[in-house]
Amino acid sequence: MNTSTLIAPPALVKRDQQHDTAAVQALDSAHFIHPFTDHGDLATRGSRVIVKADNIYIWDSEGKRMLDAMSGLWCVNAGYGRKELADAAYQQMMTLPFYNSFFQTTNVPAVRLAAKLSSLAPSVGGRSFQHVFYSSSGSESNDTNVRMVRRYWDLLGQPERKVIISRENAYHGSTMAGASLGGMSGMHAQGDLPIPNITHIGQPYFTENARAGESRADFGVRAARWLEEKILAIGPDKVAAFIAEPVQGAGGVIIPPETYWPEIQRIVDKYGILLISDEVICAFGRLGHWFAYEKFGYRPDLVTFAKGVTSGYIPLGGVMVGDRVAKVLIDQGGEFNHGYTYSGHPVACAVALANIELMEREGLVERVKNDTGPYLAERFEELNAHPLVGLAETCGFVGGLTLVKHKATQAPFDAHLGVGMICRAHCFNNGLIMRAVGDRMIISPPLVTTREQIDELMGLIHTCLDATLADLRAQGQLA
Ligand code: PXG
Repeated sequence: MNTSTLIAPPALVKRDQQHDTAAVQALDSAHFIHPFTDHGDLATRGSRVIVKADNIYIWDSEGKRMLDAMSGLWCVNAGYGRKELADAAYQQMMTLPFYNSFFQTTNVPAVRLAAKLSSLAPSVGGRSFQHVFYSSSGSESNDTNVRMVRRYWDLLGQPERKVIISRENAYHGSTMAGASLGGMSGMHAQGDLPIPNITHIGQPYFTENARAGESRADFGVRAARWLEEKILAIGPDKVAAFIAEPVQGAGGVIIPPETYWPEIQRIVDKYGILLISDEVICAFGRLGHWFAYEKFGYRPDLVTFAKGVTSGYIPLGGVMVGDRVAKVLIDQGGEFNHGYTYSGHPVACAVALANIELMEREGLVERVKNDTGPYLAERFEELNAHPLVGLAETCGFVGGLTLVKHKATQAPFDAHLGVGMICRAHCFNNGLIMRAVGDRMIISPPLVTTREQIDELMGLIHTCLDATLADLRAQGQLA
């Protein structure tokens, strides 16, 4: 028997609201296996304990305040401490905390939210989104996509259309289907992934994949044509769908050239394959639009969402089902043998409605599009003058900068130096949450971030880049 469970846990929060960091860390490493974490390593270092948050700041158990330029994990779009969202959850929990939506049953928040989401998803080229399928996360939503896409082609009498094409370095979640759709080789290596009939093409990452002298525009078209080459190699009558993030998030904020999406649209139209836009990060104002396909002007058939729909206050995800797919499922479908206990969870849907209402009231999407997004772009691009920065770029309220060894040639550092991790450590020490993906530093700030706070953020980034530069010079890695 594990005796530790019989012992009362130590008091983790003392009377004066001070936290016993060491006690939390000990209990953490004894019992909590964290996602995407080397548990053995964590046990020797101890976790950072986050205890509270407000607006765009978080505090750890030692009282240190940090500017959270990652919105938690790309999700706290409305910022922390929004009473409206807590009130919505409380009211709904007291009225109807749960009921399922199987067996011809529904609930009011789920219905209201589905109608609201349908009204927010713009029609493009005569295609609209009138239906929503709910889940509790981005991963589950992409599992739904795989099931729904295959069901669609089965119903149309083309069951041989099974292959879903995705991209290398994409992130579509961590379930078996989500990780298979994703293009992360480290994830594929654990668990015999991808599952059958999922394959990948290259990503539209100009810095890494363009040829010498190739323009951004030419590269965008060439990268999109990798899709056509793959379709032809597989056989067009075997391809079911193409899935992609509008801007790759977890892969390092990879912003495609402007020519990329129009060429992708031409190709999916030519071969009649379904287009899935995975907007788990990019929707709900992140790129200055409720849905990101509008920004790039393409016409998806299915749109994955999660994270920002509730600003991360409570788990909710789903798929916006476009008319083309919905019509077949509804008119010809019969029962679709798929769903989750928490599909259409009333509390999650009530919080999402309150979140959308708050975002509309404060004009957050327009603010990012017309005011703070352009201001962030202007300030972030100033980082291009820093000796360590190869390319700093933003799209709406996501940004990425590459740390390079030689500015003129864009030559990267040796990977073993872990320059991104050195920079990230300086960020933590200086009170800034900025992510490192290899040597690319990325941000995704809450949409409530003001111009003054963008100035504060830029000051912190400069401090951390300077500290990283000083370290590398001291190590003799730079002249
Ligand atoms: N699609 C996309 C585009 C995502 O960014 C998922 C699906 C999966 O969502 P869930 O809710 O199942 O986690 C995501 C999630 C990172 C990081 O390191 C990014 C995500 C999740 C965890 C870590 O940037 N994105």
